[in-house]
Amino acid sequence: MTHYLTDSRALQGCVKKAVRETPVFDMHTHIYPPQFGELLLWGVDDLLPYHYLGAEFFRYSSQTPEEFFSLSKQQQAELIWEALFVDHSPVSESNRGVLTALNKLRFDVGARDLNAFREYFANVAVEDYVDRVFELANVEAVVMTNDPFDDKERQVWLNSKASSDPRFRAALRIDPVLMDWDRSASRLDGWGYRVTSLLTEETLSEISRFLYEWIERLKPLYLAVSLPPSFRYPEESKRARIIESCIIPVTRKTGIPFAMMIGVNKLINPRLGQAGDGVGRCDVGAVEALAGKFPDNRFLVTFLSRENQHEACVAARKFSNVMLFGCWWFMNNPSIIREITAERLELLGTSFVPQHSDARVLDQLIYKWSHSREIIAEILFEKYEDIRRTGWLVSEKEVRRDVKNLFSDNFKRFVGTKE
Ligand code: HDL
Ligand code: ZN
Repeated sequence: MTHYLTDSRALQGCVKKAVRETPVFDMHTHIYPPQFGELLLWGVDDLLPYHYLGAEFFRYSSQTPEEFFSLSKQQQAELIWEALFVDHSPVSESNRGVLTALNKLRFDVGARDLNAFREYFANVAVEDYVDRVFELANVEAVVMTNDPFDDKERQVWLNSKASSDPRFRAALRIDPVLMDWDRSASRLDGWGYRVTSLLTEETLSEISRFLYEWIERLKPLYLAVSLPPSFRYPEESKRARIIESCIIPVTRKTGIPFAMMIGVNKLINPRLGQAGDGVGRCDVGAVEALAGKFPDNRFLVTFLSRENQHEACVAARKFSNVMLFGCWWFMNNPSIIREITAERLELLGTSFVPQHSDARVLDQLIYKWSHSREIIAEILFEKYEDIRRTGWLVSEKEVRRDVKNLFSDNFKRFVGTKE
C-alpha cells in the first residue's frame, strides 16, 4: 500500500529528511586522498587561506598580495581570521562556510579561539579526518581534478602511488591542451609524444594517444576543461581543431563524457594568483553546436555566469546528450543557488545535477553540502507543494527516488557507472 503525503507539513518534513539522508556523489572537486601528500589540503590553516577568502581579505587590508603570499599559511590564516571574522562580521558565503564547517565539527565557534581549532588538527590523523568529513558531509564519493600537467600530481600517477580508495574517483583535466597548445606541445614532446605546435595529422594522432594513455592510467569518469567566455564553436582555431579531431573521437570511443566548464577569464588580476580569475558571459550556442553535431557524445556542462543559466536550461531541453551540473564557483551562493535550482526544476524536471562542491580543502565538503542541501530541499518542497495542490500526491519512496537521482544517479547514469 503506497503511503502518499497528503499534508503540506508532512511533505516538507519528508523532503528535508530525504535531502539530509541521501548521500551525494560530488562530481567536481579539487580534493585528493592522503596518498597524494601535500596536494590534499585540510584543517583550519588550509581552510582560512582558501583563495575565496584571500580575495576578500585584500578588500580590507593594506597589505599587498606579494607581501601576503610571502607569509606562511599559518600567518595568512591569522591575518584572514582578524580581518574577515573579528574586524568585520563573517557574513560572506566563504566566511560563513568556515563557521559552518567548524560548528559541524563540534568546535565552540563562539569562543573565537583559532588556536583551539588548531589543537585538534595538530593531533588528528589525516586518514581519520577524511573518514569524519565524508561522514559529516554525507558524501559517498568525490570526483577529483587530475591534471597530468601538474608536476607533483603527474609523479603520483607515474609512480602508481595513486589511491584505490573508492571514495576518490578521477577526472582527466586537460586545460593546457585546449587553452595553450603551443606551450603544451613542447611539454608533450618532452614526454615522448611526436607533436609540434602545428596541428599536423601526426600531431593530432599523438594528442589522441596522450589522451588514451592518461584515460587508461586514471580511469576517469569524464574528461574536463575550463573555457573562457570567448569560447566559440565552430571556429577556426587550434582549440576547435583539437576538440573535433581528438577530444570528440577519444571520449566517444572510451565512452566518457566531455565536461566543459565555461565562463572563466583567467587571471584578470594576476597578482591575486588562484584568486585572480574573473567571470564573463558566454555563447551557449557553442554547446548547442557541439551537442547537435556529435549526438553520440555526451557533454557535462556548467556556466560560470548567472546570465547564461536560463539559456543553458533551454539548450539542455533541446539536447539530451547535455547534462547541466552544479552552481559553479561564483554561482555557489545561496541567492543564486535558489534561483537556478528553481529555474532548472521548472525547465528540466529532475534531469540535471543540481550541485557539486568544487571543494579545494577537504573540510569544505562539510559546509558546501550543508548549505546546498538546505536550499535544494526548500526549492524541491515548493515544487512538490505546487503539484500537491493540483491533487497529485507523491510518496516518500518517490521523493527519495527523485533526490537520489539529483544527488548521484543522474550523474552515474550519464558517466556510465550506474549499476
Ligand atoms: O577550474 C576550476 O575547476 C575552478 O573550480 C577553479 O578551480 C576555481 O579556482 C575554484 O576553486 N572554484 O571553486
Ligand atoms: Zn573546480
